[in-house]
Amino acid sequence: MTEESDYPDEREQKPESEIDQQSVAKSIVEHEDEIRTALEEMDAEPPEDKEVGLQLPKLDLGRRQFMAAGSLGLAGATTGCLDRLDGDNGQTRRGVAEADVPPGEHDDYYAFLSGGHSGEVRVYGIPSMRQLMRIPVFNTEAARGYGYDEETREMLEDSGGYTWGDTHHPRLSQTDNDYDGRFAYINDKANGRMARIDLEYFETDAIVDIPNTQGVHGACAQLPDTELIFGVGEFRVPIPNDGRDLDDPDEYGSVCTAIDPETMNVEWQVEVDGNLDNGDGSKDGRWFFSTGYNDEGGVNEAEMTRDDRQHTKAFDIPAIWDAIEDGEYEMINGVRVLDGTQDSPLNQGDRPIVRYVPTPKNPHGVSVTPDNKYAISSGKLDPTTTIIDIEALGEVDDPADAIVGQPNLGIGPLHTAYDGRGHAYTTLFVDSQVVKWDIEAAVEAYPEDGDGDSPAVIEKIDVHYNPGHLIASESYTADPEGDWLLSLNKLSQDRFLPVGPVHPENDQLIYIGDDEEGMQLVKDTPAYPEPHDASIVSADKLNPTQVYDREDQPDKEYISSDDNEIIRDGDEVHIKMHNQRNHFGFEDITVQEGDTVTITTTNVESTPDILHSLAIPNYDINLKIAPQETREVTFEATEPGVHWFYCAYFCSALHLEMRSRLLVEPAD
Ligand code: K7E
Ligand code: CUA
Repeated sequence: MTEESDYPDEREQKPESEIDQQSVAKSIVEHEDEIRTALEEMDAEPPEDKEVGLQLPKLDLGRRQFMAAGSLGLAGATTGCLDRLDGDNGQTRRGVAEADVPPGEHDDYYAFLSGGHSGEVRVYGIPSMRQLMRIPVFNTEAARGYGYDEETREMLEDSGGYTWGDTHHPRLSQTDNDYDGRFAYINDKANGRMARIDLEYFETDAIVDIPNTQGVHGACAQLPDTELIFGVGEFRVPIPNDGRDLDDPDEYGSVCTAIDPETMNVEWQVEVDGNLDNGDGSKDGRWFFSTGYNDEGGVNEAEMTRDDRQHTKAFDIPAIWDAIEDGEYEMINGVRVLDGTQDSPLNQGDRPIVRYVPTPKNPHGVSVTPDNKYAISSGKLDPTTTIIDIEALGEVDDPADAIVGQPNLGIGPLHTAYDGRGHAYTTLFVDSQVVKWDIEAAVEAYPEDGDGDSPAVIEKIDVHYNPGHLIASESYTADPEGDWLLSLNKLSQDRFLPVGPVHPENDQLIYIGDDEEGMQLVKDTPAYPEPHDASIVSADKLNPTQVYDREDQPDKEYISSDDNEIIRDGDEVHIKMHNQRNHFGFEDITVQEGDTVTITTTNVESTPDILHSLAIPNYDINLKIAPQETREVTFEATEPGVHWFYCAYFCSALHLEMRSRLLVEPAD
C-alpha cells in the first residue's frame, strides 16, 4: 500500500509531436497483456481465498472484477451495481471500485470539513471527493453574498467584527446518537467563537463570541441528543483577560464552555488546571472528555514539553449542573464559571466535577468509541494511545485506575476514528501513516504491551504526508458505516503540480470496508489551507431545501413585481424591488450623495438554481439572492456618479443585460 512519490519522473514527458504512434500502440498491447496475465493468476487462486476476502453483505465483487475495474478505469461500466453494498438503513453504498462516482450520479455521503484559517467549512461528496460547496462562517465570501448584506454583516459585527477565523472541528447535531440533519457547529480557534450552520440552507445562522477564553479549539455536541455544545480553551489567559496578571502565568486559566445549541447562549464554563485541546463526548451524555498538552502552565515550548504526563480531563456534566443548582459558581463577564481545578472543593467529594486522567505525553486527540465503552486519547509526543474505560471512570477513586489499555502504535499518534467493527484507526503524524488496530486486543494486552508495536496493531498504511485528523464515515455516531476513511494530511509536498510556495494540503480517501484486503488508498484530493477535522454523514440523513419558502423568512418583506417602490424620508431612501430573469424592479434609481440607502430585494423565481445577485460597483456590495429569497443592504451613497448595478450569477442568455443604473447626484 506504500505509494512512493514518483512526481519528478512523470514530468519528463515528450512533446506530443515526438511521440511515436507505433510505440504507443505497442505499449497499450503490452499493458493489456499484463492485465490479462494478472487476471489469469487470480483465477488460479483457490475459491475459498476469495470467500475470506468478502465479508460484507452484498459486496459480491470478485477480485477479478475489482482488478479489471480498477486497472481499466471503467468502474461504473464494468461492475455496475455488483459493487454496491447495503448500509445499516438499507441504503445502497458504493464500494471501492465505484469510488469514481460517474458523471451525473450522486455520492453516498456528505463530508463536512473545516477550512482552518480560511474561516470556512467545505462540503465534499464521498467517495467522489468532489467539492460540492463551501460555507463561509467566520470569513466573508462575495460569491455567497456572505458579509455583504445586512444580516450577515450584523452577525459578523455582533460576534466581534473580525474578518477571519480558524475553523477546526465541524460537528453535526445528533438525535439518539445519530445525525439528525439539523445543524453543524464549528469552532473559531483564533477569536474564541462558536458558529452554527443551518443544514436546511447550508448557511451560517448564528455566531457566539465566547467570553473568558482564548483559542477555542476542541468542539463537540453533548450526546445523545445535542443538549449542549462544548468548546474548549487552548490558550491559558487571565480570567477575565482585561490587563490584570499580564505576566503572571500562574494566574492564567483555561475553561471548557457549554453552549445552548438552540439559543447559542453560553450556559456555563468550568476552569481547569493546564490547558484544553481536543474534545469528544460520551454517548450517554454524562461525560465530556478533553485532552490538554500544557499542564505545566508553560508559556514557551520548553516549559510546555517538560513533563512526561499531562491529563485527559473528564467533565461530569450532571455533576456540573448539580453544582450550578447549589450556586457553586462565580459570575464573570455574565457567565457562570465553576472552579474545576484539581484543588477545588468541587473536586474533593465523591462526585468531582472534573476527573483528571493521567495521559502521556502532551495528548492531542480524544474520541469515544461508538459503543461508548472507551475514550481513547492520543499521546502525540508518546507512541501510545490511552484507553479510558468510561464506566469505570465513574466508579474508581483514582482516575488512573480507569485506564485499561495503552497500546504502542507508532510515532506521533494524533487522532482516532472508528469503523464500528471494533477497529480503531489512528493517525501517526511523524510516521506519516494511519494505523489500524483492534481495541479489545489492546485492552487484553494491557499492561504487558512491550516496547515495539502493540500486538493490537493490525496494519499500517502510508499517507502523504503527515496526517492530522482522520475520520471514518459516521464515526462520531453510535453506529459508524465503516466503509470510508478520510485522512487529512498536512503536507502534500510533491503529490500535485506545483503552484508556488504555498502547497495544497492533501485529503486522502482510504477504503476500509474490506478487513481482509486491508486499507486501500483510493485517491488524493488537493485541499486549500487547511482542513483539520471532518464529519461524514450519510446523504439520506440530510434534506437541504432547494428553493426558499416565503415562510422561511418571516422577518423579511417579500417584494413581488407589484411591490416595487422607492420610499424617501429626508435623506433616507428605501428601495424595494424584485429581481428575476433578466431585470431588477427598477431600471434607474436616483439618490443624492449623502443619502442612506436601503435596498430590499426578492428573487421572485421559483426555479431551482436560478440565482441572481445584486452587485453594486464602487460600493463593495454583492448580495446573493436565491429563488424566493429576500436580502437587504444599507449603505451611504458616498460616491457620486453612474453605478451600474448588475447580476453576478450567470442566470440566462440575457444575464449580461440584467443591470440597472444607480445614479448618485452630487451634493452641491
Ligand atoms: Cu489535531 Cu485543531 Cu483537532 Cu488540527 S486539531 S490536526
Ligand atoms: Cu440574474 Cu445574472
